[in-house]
Amino acid sequence: MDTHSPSHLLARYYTPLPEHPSARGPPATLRRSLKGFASILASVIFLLSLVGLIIINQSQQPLQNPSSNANIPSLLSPLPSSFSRRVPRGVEEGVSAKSNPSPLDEESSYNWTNAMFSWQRTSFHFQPMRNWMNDPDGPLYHMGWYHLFYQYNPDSAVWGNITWGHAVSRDLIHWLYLPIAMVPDQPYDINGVWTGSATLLPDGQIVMLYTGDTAELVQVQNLAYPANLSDPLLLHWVKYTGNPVLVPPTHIAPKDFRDPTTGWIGPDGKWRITIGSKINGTGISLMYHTTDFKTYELLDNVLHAVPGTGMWECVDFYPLAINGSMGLDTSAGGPGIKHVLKASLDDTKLDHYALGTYDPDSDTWTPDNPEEDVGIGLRYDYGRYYASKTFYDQYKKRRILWGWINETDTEYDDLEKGWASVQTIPRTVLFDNKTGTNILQWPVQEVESLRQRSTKFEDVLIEPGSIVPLDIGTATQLDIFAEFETELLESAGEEEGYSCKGGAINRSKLGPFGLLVIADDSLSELTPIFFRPTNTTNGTLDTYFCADETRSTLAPEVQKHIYGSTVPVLEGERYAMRALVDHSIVESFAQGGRTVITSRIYPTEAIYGSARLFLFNNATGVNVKATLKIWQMNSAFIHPFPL
Ligand code: DQQ
Repeated sequence: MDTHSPSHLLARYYTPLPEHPSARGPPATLRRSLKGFASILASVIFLLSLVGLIIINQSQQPLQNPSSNANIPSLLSPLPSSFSRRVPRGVEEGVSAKSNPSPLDEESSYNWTNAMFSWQRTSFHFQPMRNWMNDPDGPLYHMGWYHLFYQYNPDSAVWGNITWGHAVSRDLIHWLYLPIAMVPDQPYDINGVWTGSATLLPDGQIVMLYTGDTAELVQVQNLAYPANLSDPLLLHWVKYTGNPVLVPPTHIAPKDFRDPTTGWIGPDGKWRITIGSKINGTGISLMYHTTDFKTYELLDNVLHAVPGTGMWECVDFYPLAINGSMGLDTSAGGPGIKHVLKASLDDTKLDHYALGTYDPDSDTWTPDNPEEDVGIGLRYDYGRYYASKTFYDQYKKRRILWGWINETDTEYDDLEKGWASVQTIPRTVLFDNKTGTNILQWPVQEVESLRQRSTKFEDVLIEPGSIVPLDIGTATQLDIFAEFETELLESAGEEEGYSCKGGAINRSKLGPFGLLVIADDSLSELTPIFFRPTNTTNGTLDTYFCADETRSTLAPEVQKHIYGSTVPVLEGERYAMRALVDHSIVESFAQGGRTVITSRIYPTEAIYGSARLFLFNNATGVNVKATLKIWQMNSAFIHPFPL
């Protein structure tokens, strides 16, 4: 039987997923007890082999396998004691931790294998070798190296004991792990070296401001600087003896004062920073002036406030040129500039931004469109994405955006696999001067250095209700460019009001159509990334860009979302998407990066050689023609720096 024939696939496509994974071996309880016995046996064998290895190889430092799939802590390792912690520590301490911590019920966990967990590790996205990571911190470029710092728990795959992990890269893609840059070792940060930002001063100094969680769980701001500026790796960091440099103002709660931004200089020559907070339910960004980063003046006014948006974490504030393809230094001002204000909303765990105008005299910012203000309008990414931060790359004159992709599996699964979270591929950010209403995000050009063999498909016809396999071999590491044209088969006039809701099985006349990524041949697992044009009540056409994870895995405990939002498709433009597929991560960019969605998926069958790529058209009233170029992507072989 031809398993690729559209009718066969269509039948499978409409087969609803079983409520639970099909019977796979003994029931969960038995599996668990077998697993428990196997754990003990394996631990003993593991310990004996370890002793053997140590004897054979006493003087040799164990080499880290450069493959990104290496160094996976064994499924058989005993769970860390923090597993018994049922209230996540981040929640206790007033910060976002994992947002799906709840199902610590091992009975509901899928019967994962080491091979499945290994496959989930990415090949060209940044992630530590093991343990927990969250927000990107203070990225910067110094003496030929890009530096990424990140919130990192060196002891476990759950949030806690937060230090600053550190890695460097020549090209933002091939990373080398460095030793931890800062650990919680002072009364002013003993409960965590939290998120912070770098400011490069005109005389070449680097100042790093970060939030410390004190012994009393008060959030304060601290100053650190490199011990040796002539060290390109910036290995050693010195905490200023006068820390903390800022404590919560009297009208701010001690747990609502965190994540200082990069500084910028105003027309009066003073530096400014802004820090997220809230007063009652209103999200705000406090404004400070400083001349030396050691003493600060709190301004009476805030940079901006939006009622009902709650605590603002990881505020970011930066200029974008209205015309042009270059980024701007954070201190740039004057005409021809818009300012982006971004807040990570602690209540919803979503990153919202808005475009507006900054007045450096009053140190206030006004949104272009009050109906699309920070927290109530646009988002950087409509998928799994949080706590982002930009920096200005003075070497290539561009603004680079990082974001934290957190997991949608459970804390229990994270502990079993021994790691949690990934960073996005760094994205350049520009103002979209065609629409004038949004930014454009695009993977840094350096990611293209990973491209290998490519395959082209031209004008592939996808009829209503059909699925077309794309013969590219294994489809786990891809850079996909796809353009779609539609041909109306019947009048679509009376139909309106569709969105991403209902996902890819929700058929309307004009959509959905797009790609099925990380799908297996029998389509028991698949993730549709798609467009859905839809008529509106006022007679115009809106297009939604969506990702539907509801069939991405057979594992029941994984959260499965349908993500998406509208995307402007201008006169004369085709529907265009780019997708970076990297094992369990799919970053999708519509219309040159106007709308972006990051998916986090945990397939059990569509893995290794079984992962495939398909086109689909589930519209009822249009033929779709697709033209694609697809590259297989190499791994970035992220490994420790050979210090
Ligand atoms: N993560 C940090 C905080 C920040 C939060 C703590 C956002 O500084 O507010 O790890 O994810």
